[in-house]
Amino acid sequence: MTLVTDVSLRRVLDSRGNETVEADVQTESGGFGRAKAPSGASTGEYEAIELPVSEAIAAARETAIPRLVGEVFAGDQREVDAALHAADGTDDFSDIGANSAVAISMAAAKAGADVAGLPLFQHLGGTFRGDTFPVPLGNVIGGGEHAADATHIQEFLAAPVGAPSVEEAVFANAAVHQEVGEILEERGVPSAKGDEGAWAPSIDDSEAFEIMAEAVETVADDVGFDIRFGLDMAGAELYDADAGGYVYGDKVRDTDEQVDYVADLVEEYDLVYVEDPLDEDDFEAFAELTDRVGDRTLVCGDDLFVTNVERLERGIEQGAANSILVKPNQIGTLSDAVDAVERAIESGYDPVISHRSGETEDATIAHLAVATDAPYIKTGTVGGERTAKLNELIRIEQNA
Ligand code: 2PG
Ligand code: MG
Repeated sequence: MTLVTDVSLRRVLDSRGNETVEADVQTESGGFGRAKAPSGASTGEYEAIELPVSEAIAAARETAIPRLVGEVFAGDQREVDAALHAADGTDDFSDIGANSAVAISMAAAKAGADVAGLPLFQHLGGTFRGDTFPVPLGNVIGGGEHAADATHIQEFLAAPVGAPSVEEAVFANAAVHQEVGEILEERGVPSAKGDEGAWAPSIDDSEAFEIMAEAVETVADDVGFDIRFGLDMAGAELYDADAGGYVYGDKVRDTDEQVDYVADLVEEYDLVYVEDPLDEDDFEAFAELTDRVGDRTLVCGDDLFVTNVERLERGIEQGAANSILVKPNQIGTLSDAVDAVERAIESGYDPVISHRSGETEDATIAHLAVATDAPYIKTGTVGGERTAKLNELIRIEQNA
């Protein structure tokens, strides 16, 4: 184990052209780690707090770095993350910023891996088993908060559930993305791309379902394995209490209608995955939907759980879901994210390790997914900040 000897923080660009925090961690024996914080657009109300970058950097320099340098061992992730919590002193990282915290936490993990001479996933306690790799959920059509004037549903996600390898799964998602592009062209629908590289055409949700169904079927026939699809509905963004429910343009669905709508979609399109189908405060409606379709599909809580074990406990008690989205920056440290994954697995919930809509070339989540043997990773399909993770998964699979 070697002591942290330096932590430096700087402002760098993210994929949306916004600023974010990059952390470098150095150790006594020459170990080095560098990581960057991602950033959400459809952020949950109960997430750890992302501060403006200059404030987050100043606060972390003042309170966190003195608790790390010369004080903690880079290889002891729990100790590093405890020091970050102690420096912050709040329960939501509102003092040093979850953006500073997560960048330091992940950079320390990489420094620890460097010192140990191990790939990060192995340093975090994992092995690549090959038979149970994380299946990438790939966003291929999207709108909501990620693109103006596109679908109401935030993400339509290809899910290559029958892929024999990570590599084939990654290329299957890319092929679905290409196929959707061709179908849009044939239909004469012009389309830009949204924040995560998904097509963001100005079509209604029902047309997006048709196109997804056609695209996954075509590509599945080509590649010879099963590809299904799923959704991130980002229900908290659709929900407007004053409007009386979930707002889809001119149409508003009340909570019962929303539950029926999602259950029908699961049935009609054989959806493998439905993330945030309901509002982030509505554990009861989540439980009702899970009761109806949880045997057939993953009902995943993102804004509902915000990678927070306490909120997950409440979900487990109420039967609110059967899956949790895990985003390290929603909770602020890798240790907290791993706690959420472990608690999920113990209670039969499938963890899905996830990117944010604002990303960087940082590939830590690819390692986290392998380290925790998570069954799924959601990290886009195309675009450099997305392929950084997907290509890292391919390299991990090949032990490269
Ligand atoms: C989500 C994410 C990532 P954002 O809602 O799951 O796709 O979006 O980072 O904007 O919260
Ligand atoms: Mg989501």
